[in-house]
Amino acid sequence: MAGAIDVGIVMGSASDWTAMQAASNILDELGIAHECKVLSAHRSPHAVVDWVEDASKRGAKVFIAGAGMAAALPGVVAALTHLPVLGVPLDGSALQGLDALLAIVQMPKGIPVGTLAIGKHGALNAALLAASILSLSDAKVRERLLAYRAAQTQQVLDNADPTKQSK
Ligand code: RP5
Repeated sequence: MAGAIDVGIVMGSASDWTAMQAASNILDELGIAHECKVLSAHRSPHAVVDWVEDASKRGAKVFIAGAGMAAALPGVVAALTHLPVLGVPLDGSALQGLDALLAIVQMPKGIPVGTLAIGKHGALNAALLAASILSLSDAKVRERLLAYRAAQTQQVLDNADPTKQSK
């Protein structure tokens, strides 16, 4: 059995990694134990079931699920656990992620998926939201998240003059 984790990140295809690595990078930055998996709701449904069960046993408290096109994966993960599931719609289709956004955000009542923005912005924010959820019961994560936000604020304040941007 693999090691303990706080967050499980899953995506429907290896082609989703380009966007989803933004989530993993933020969790690394915040020192949050996680693992990343490619598992498809359509192509490997039984492996999704096994992984959600296994990750939960290893301590996962939040799941982040990214998928493109029909994007069933976040809803399937949410169907398998009562833990919070954050869905990231991915842009890999002729519809530029709008298809995945509608698929993920339009979960019928009973099984919620917290839906983020399309693509890298959504993946990054999913990790920050996961950290925010963990910070409710983990003082170290809370401290690191507050420091991350303070640094982000400072970065904006340090670059408040648009005429001084490097070209
Ligand atoms: C979805 O279909 C995946 O999440 C991916 O975004 C999309 C296309 O998958 P590939 O054909 O690139 O494997 O299930």
